[in-house]
Amino acid sequence: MTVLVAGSGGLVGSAVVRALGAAGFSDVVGARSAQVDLRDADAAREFVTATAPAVVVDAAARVGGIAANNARPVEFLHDNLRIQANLLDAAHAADVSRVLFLGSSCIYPKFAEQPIREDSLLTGPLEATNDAYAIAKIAGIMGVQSYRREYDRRWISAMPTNLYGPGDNFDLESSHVLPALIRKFHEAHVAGDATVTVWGTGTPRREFLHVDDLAAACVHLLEAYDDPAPINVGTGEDVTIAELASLVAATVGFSGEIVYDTSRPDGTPRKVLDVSKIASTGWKPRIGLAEGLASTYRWYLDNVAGEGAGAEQMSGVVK
Ligand code: GFB
Repeated sequence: MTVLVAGSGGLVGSAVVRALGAAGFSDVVGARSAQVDLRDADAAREFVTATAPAVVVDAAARVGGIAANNARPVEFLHDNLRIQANLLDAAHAADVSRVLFLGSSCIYPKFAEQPIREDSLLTGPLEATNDAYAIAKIAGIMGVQSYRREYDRRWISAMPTNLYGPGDNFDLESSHVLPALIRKFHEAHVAGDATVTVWGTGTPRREFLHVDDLAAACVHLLEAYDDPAPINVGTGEDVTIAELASLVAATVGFSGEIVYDTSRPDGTPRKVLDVSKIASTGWKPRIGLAEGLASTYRWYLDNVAGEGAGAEQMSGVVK
């Protein structure tokens, strides 16, 4: 059975490829943006038809942290709408029986009741710093639900929380908070700097799931889930950005001062998922934040530090 992983070059896609291999899937085909630009409908259809997969995991997206989302809403809206629509249409044309679409916890209302349940979707206004990306991902959920309704496709959607791990983007402007802090604290430690600047007030709360846990959840959901509603994937636990910064400082060995740049946005005040639904299917995360942070820092040292520290990574590049 061929499994196609769209976005196999990225943080999520590369983890999903690893997890599928570990689960015994021997015929896994990757689709990196360098191989096929899924924003091109013809290219997407040709690639999926030629691959003829039984299963597609959509981990391809224009992604980035709060600064990239806030600065480039057109790309985050239109690139992701094109990628998703083209991939779903191509999967239907190739008669793909199982599709797993990956969204994000930012699809939920800015002030959704916490922990956020799946049924809070579209019950309130979105967080402005990433509303374009959120609308695109909500459209992807609707795409899966529309193919289920009109063509009886057994396709599903999962909504991961903030992710981190090996293969992350460490570019300081376009990355998410955890890899950005790893790089900032590491470089300050190496340079002997007295301070590290953290964006915002440090008070927002975020939930962090290691990408290998997400990938294991994807394999599990392909076998255990077949419902039109999106399903949350997270740890159900959150920390403040200040607590995260202290944990990164301790992990790196930085003992200087942490200062806060409140000219930078905080974004949504809290974003922790209700994970009772996926727990009821028998899945739970295994990698705690301290353990995951330590292994991600080791990966950063082995693969990124000293090589321009991710400078060669294009900001928010489609994987
Ligand atoms: O991870 P992050 O960029 O995105 O920011 P969101 C999380 C919080 O960390 C914000 C703070 O309050 C940031 O102000 N922060 C502190 C930093 N220092 C830094 C830093 O150096 N870099 C970054 N990036 N943040 C994203 C959405 O929202 O969540 C994406 O924009 C996606 O579209 C992702 O949905 C899951 O968690 O605020």
